[in-house]
Amino acid sequence: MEAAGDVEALVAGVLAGERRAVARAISLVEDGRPELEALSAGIYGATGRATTIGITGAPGVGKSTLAAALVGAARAHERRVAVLAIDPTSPYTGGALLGDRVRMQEHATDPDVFIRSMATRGHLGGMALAAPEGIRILDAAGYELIMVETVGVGQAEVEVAAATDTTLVVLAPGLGDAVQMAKAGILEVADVFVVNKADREGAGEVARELRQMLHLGPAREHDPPVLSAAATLGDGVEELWDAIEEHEAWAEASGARDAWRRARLVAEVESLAAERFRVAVASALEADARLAGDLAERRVDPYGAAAALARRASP
Ligand SMILES: Nc1nc2c(ncn2[C@@H]2O[C@H](COP(=O)(O)OP(=O)(O)OP(=O)(O)O)[C@@H](O)[C@H]2O)c(=O)[nH]1
Ligand SMILES: [Mg+2]
Repeated sequence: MEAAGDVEALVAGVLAGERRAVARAISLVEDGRPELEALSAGIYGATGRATTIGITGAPGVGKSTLAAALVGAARAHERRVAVLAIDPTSPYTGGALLGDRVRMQEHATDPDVFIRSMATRGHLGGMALAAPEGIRILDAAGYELIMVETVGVGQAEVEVAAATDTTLVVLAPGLGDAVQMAKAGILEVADVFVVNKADREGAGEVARELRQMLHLGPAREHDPPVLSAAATLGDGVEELWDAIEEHEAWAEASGARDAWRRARLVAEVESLAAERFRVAVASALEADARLAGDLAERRVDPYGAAAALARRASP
């Protein structure tokens, strides 16, 4: 447990963009520490400035390699950039994070690049609730572009990726097809599709299949482009950068971005509050030694018991 003064110092460090403070703050999020409340209150006023990009897709499609290439593009545009890899299972740091280590090593000593994985060991809301606070820490620390990489195409990954302003969905030949993507609900959250590993056979087929699926789906406010890239060769990265910028510009000008941000914040607060309530219910339940017997002996019915429990758990 950190003292209140420590959290204050941590907040100051994050706001000053100090790497160590940023790293410690992200650890607080991972562990779901009680100091998170003070941290959140301290940094929130300095957030909302960064451009956020989610990168999702099946394992091995080249998300990290693309992220590394986009870090290069961001630096060429003189933007401070951070990559947060959301991994519920295997915590890793720095160079080991990205598939293409050589590429990442160029950035390892760049003070304007921050790369880190975030596991969700103790955060009660899991990664869907940990990620937005992780993003805000980086935002408050002055990173102008924040990329969030998720592993896999489950519901939680889709939610995390969708918690950004621009979501890239990456595909590659032989690794998960468009039908699987559609089932995972991932086609709807994509703002830009990237068919990576264009140097491999079958990339054209993946793109064709994807376009067909998109054509069958509902009309969109802003149709997501389908780009091709070979991240290891750097091919298609400039076009991808342009597509991201184009999407951002549209989202900002149309007012869609502000609407999404507001909706996401309200949804996050609802989830955080619901999570607190769930914990309160669980502990009220634990404290109630008689409940099981009362139910079994028909002294109380399940609905009545639930209502009473909810009342006891309310603040
Ligand atoms: N041929 C080819 N290989 C690529 C390309 N992009 C990435 N790879 C290789 O594909 C492998 C996986 O790349 P990663 O960037 O780690 O993929 P990822 O999607 O981040 O993987 P996970 O994080 O494990 O889900 C690595 O060996 C990369 O070098 C590409 O454009 N062409
Ligand atoms: Mg990766």
